[in-house]
Amino acid sequence: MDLIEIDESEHLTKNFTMKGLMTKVDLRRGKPPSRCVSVCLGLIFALLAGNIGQLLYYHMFIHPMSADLIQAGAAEKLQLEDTLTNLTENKDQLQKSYNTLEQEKDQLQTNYSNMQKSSDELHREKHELQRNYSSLETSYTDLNQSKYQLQSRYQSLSRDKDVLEQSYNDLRRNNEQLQTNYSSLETIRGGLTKERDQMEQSYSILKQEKDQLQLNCEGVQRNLTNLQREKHELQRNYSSLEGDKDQLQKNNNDLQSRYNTLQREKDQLRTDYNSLTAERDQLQQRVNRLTRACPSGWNKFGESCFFLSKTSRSWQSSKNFCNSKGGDLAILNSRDKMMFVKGLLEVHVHAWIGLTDSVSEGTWRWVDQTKTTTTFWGPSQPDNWKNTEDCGEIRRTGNDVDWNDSNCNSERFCICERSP
Ligand SMILES: [Ca+2]
Ligand SMILES: [Ca+2]
Repeated sequence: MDLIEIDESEHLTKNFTMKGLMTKVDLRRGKPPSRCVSVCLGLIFALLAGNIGQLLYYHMFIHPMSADLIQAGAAEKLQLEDTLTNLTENKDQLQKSYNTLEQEKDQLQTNYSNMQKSSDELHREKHELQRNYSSLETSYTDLNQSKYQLQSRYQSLSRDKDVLEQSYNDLRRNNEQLQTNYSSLETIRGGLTKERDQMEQSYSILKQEKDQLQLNCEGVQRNLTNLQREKHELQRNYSSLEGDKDQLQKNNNDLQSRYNTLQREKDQLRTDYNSLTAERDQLQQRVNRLTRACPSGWNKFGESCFFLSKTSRSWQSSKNFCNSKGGDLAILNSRDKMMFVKGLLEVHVHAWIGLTDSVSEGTWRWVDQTKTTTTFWGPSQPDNWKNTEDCGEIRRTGNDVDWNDSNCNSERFCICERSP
């Protein structure tokens, strides 16, 4: 309700404009509250004027005849006029107050506009601060992470620091040692300086020698170039020879293999040759023995000549006797020989043969040390009777002939055998 128009034209021709019934929101819209007071006062003033008019009309026109009432009315009118005067004064007072309030309102309006600007400014600052706050929160998170990383790095650096401190202490000790060594070296340096001077002199001499050697070296270099050329040539020849050598080695291996085979064949042939030669010699000897005649008094059988002694001797004496005649006691290792010798013996004659177990009892060997294979022992022989019989004899018993062991000291005829 921005504007209220009250029609009181019967009593007052003045219009009152009612402005300023304002709330807190109205204040913001530029309608000061002082107007409400002003309007209210104007309204009350108009109502009082209307009542006064009505009272005057009633007493003047409706009851003109009542003088008392007129006097009373006139007095009341004066009283009302005083009241109106007072109200007018009050209204002026209120108008002044209203004007003062208007000024205050304008001042407040100005303050409000300033505050509005400040508020907008503060809003902008708030948004700015919020943005800054978000940025700061992000930065805070980043800083926290950085803090943890820095803490980790700090711990690592602390450990490194301890190690470095230890190294620093070691270095300090080394430094002190080096200082000591440096002092010693300073002393040595003095001596070395003298030596250096001497060496410089020597260096000059050596430099001259070096120049001479340089000249020699150039000559050697030329020789070396020639030698290298020759070396390359020799290397080529060497490679060629290496190939030849490999081929020769291969040929040599083949030849060696063939040589080994031939060597084995040669050895086998040699063995065979020796065997055949021995066999041939034996055959030749056998042929000789078969073709040659026996000495006088000897009896030939096969390749041997046999002789029956005419005198009795011990076994050993009989052996000696046969040896003296170029033979030995007979070796009768075949039935043919036994049968032939049987023909030389008369019945019941015993004769020593080349058989004995005197070396080892029970082991009978011929005089050529061969063991007996074919044997012709008589019944129950050899019996080593009384542990005294170590020599072999042949005995003819009727139409038969056999062996017996007998005491070597017994005297017997003997059968000698020799080659023709
Ligand atoms: Ca015996
Ligand atoms: Ca016997």
